[in-house]
Amino acid sequence: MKIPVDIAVTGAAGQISYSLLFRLAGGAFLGPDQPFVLRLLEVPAAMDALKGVLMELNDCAYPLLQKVITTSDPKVAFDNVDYAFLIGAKPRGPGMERRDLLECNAEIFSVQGKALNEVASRNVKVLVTGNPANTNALIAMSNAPDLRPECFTAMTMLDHNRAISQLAEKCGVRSREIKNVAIWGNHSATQYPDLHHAKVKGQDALSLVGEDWFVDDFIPTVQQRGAAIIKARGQSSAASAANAAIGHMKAWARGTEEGDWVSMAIPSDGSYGIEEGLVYSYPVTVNGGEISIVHGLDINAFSRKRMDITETELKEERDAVRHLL
Ligand code: NAX
Repeated sequence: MKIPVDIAVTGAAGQISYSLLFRLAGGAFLGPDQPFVLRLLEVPAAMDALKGVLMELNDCAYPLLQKVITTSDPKVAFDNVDYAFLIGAKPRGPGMERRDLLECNAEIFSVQGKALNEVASRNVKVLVTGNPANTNALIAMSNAPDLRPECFTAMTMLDHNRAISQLAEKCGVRSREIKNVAIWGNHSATQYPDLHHAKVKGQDALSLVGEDWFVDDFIPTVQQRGAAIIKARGQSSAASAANAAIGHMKAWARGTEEGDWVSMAIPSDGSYGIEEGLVYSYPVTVNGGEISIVHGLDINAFSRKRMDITETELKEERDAVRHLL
């Protein structure tokens, strides 16, 4: 048996975590021979609910789960962690502007960034899911000067999976027959789900589905999918978000498949003309735990415009929280 690794999950009593924790604990992330300790962070008001989650985790008697630590102190939660799923965030309340949401979440992620900086493993892999995810990741990263920026990512894997699923349904194929879809930019309605490089059973996706469906149907459906789920379910996506969080971390820890890529929001190095330092979603491959942007993709005028729109939104978000960077 390997040495146990430490995995932190924040917002551990929330609805995404309720789907995530039981799959993590069952070994869906690191496989059947990797034991681990779960370190669960919640706000004091949710500690009772977290106790219930802990009881259920214990009642599963998972063989790989060595220990569960519950806490409301980020430094305890992140102590020597190898992986951190930052899911907890404040939802937008009634009358709250986007700016207010940015502000209150910015504070959460600056505190958590500082704590990670102090106590996490120097090679920690951090996934920010809590919204606004890209900018929250930027804040956490900026508050952790002793960790490499590459330790920080934000989640666009759910958008990536949504894009695959829409295309698979349109073409009447299985999702595993789709390769090379890409999500560019922000995890928000300005994101650009791109099919210019996508393949369906090895054929160019756009030549199969046509430009009109791509522009008028596919892009808005993927961009608005989160809102459509809230409308139908009365609550935001939870199980699919947990699934995407595991997919993101699994790809990061264990690598991407040959011939395919995934989408991750990562600190931009200026690739594709995106401002350096913004946490922007790119198509990426992973090898040996290192994330690399897929280079050399042709970007036409349509794509350029969409990529710039979502970049502009990310700059605006960053400017609204500049005092915390
Ligand atoms: P819930 O409101 O069910 O759970 C959030 C939990 O976080 C709560 O239990 C709350 O007490 C806790 N929390 C708040 N502040 C905290 C802090 N400072 N430290 C630790 N815990 C804290 O939300 P849920 O549905 O689980 O969604 C969590 C976040 O994911 C939201 O911000 C949501 O918008 C975001 N999402 C992001 C997605 C993505 O693709 N990036 C998709 C799904 C989801 O919408």
